[in-house]
Amino acid sequence: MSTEYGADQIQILEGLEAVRKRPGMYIGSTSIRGLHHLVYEIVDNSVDEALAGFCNTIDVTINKGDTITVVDNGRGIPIGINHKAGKPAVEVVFTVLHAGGKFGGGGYKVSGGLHGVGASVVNALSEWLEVTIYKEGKVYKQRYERGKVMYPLKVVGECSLEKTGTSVTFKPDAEIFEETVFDFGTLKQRLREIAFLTKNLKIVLHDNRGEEEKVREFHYEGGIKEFVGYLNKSKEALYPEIIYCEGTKDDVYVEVALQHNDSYNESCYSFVNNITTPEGGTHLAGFRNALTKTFNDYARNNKLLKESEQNLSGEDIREGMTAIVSIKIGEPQFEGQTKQKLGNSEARGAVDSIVSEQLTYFLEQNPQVAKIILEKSIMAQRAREAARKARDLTRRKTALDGMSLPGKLADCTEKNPENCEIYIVEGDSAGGSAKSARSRATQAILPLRGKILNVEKARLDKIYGNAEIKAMITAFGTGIHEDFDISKLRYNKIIIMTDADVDGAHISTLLLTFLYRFMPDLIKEGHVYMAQPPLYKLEKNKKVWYAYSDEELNQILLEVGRDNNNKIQRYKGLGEMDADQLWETTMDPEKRILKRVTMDDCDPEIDVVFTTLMGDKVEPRREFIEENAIYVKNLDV
Ligand code: TSJ
Repeated sequence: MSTEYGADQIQILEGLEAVRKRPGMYIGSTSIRGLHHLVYEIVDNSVDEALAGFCNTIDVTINKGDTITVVDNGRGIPIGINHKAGKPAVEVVFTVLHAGGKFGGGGYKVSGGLHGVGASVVNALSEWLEVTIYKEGKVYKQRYERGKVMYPLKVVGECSLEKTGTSVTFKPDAEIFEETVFDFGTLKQRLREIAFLTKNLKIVLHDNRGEEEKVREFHYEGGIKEFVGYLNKSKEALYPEIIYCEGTKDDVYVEVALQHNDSYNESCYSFVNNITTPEGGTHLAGFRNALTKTFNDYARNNKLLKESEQNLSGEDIREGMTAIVSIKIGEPQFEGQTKQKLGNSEARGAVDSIVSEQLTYFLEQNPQVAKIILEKSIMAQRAREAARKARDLTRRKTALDGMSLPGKLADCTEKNPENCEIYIVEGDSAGGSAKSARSRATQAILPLRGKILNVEKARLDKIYGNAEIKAMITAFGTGIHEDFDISKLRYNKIIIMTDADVDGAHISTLLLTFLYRFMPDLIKEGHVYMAQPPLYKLEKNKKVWYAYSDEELNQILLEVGRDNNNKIQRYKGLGEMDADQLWETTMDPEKRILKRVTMDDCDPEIDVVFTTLMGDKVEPRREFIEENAIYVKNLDV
């Protein structure tokens, strides 16, 4: 180590050593999630360069061996000596904690100061990291290992004066991370989201680990306008325009895009500096206020609402609305338990005034669109009123009857929900087998008859009137929507058990859609599971094996030998098993396989999953199934 690096370097290492000691404090966790976070930390720096107007392309590559390379065509990280630290700015960026954004006058300052604090954290958590900078006709390079500088920044070559940019390659440290294999789908999803949120920025993702290179390119000239179009892709839009508002007020840059579809659900996502805010905050409040006020004003002024009629509620106007609210702000303040709720009061005012002004103008210019939205809102208002009456009625009834559980439910005898589980079973015959097979003490059975209502396609009053849905709501005990109370849940596990065929998969998806829309916390808190009935039964010399996949069947056949004594039965439905078989293969807690249904908090993509799978359009559904693995993870319980 050269003398210039002596004392400073020790101090620097103390900072990065803290990161290695408590990585969770800096990147959330050392799980696969934290691993992917490293990529986002680096990419954020290039996005800032794009937001500053100096970069329009970012390439992200997963290399063989699961190292990551991020390349941009920005100005290149400054290489001049930073006077406070006495070393090149780029070295400061990678070796001083929180250097980005805040570093002294005229030196390294990320424009807007949105992100750019994470490079040293990524460096500290990488087995090695190399940065290459193209600037002023020269190529500069530096390498670090576990945060330590390997050699002073050096010139390794020349390039044309026009070529500028930054390239960073790193290998996450296997001493730190529980998993070090990147998931293409996870990176793809987040990079697509960043591209939507940063209009005109092109992001290309490469995967070079396989035989053939996989490449996905994301480039949206319309930004969040195209994001809304993407989210509505498998729905029927009520009008072709996507309403878009944009502006800056009090140093808050505001963008809003929205479009209504023929469903009854609101899908609104808010972002601050490209980060999702699942709990909303002042920006979302400003948007909602502007929306409600502007539509009511327009409706009154144009006699679409009579004087005797009530104002439309925000919920009425947002029925079937897909929207993105995205703001960029210099110093975001987050509050609430999870620090995910925006607190800056200037954001409320900025969004409110920009949306009010531009939406009013849009409605005046597009009266036919205004009319379509307001007609839908008025229908929503009436349906909501009817639903409220129906609900009040059922509430009063349950108050009189005491908790009346659905007649079809075969409840368990144990009363502590912790030990209880409920099987939702398709069809009466399978329900019958399940009832005789179950362990009465802890397992309840709810057989569902006939078609399950697709809640993507029905209004609240119809949903509340549906017998199967009512049965589930009362059996679970939690209530729904604003009445939802997870502490009243009567079963620790809710297990969906359907045939292992296409119809069964369809019914599972209908049930999951209902749970996702009406009781998302049950999924988030990990209470929802899918049972896994076997696909094959193999009998040989009075011995029996069950196989849950084709591979498993082949495996068993390899072990027992392929010959004429094998009797193989393919199960087409649960009904083909008797009670003992059903117990042994699918319900015995000691032997069964359950898949837990997982869901990321407030992930726009999950909405695309459900609407694509449940919608009427065939083409997006096929594409989707081809492109994506499904949303349940294997879990032995
Ligand atoms: F953070 C990082 F070091 F990891 C990193 C930074 C990684 C990657 C892939 C790119 C970048 C990055 C940084 N791209 N572009 C920049 N730009 C600057 O740092 C920069 C350049 C010029 C000036 C200037 O005022 O002349 C200012 C800045 C912040």
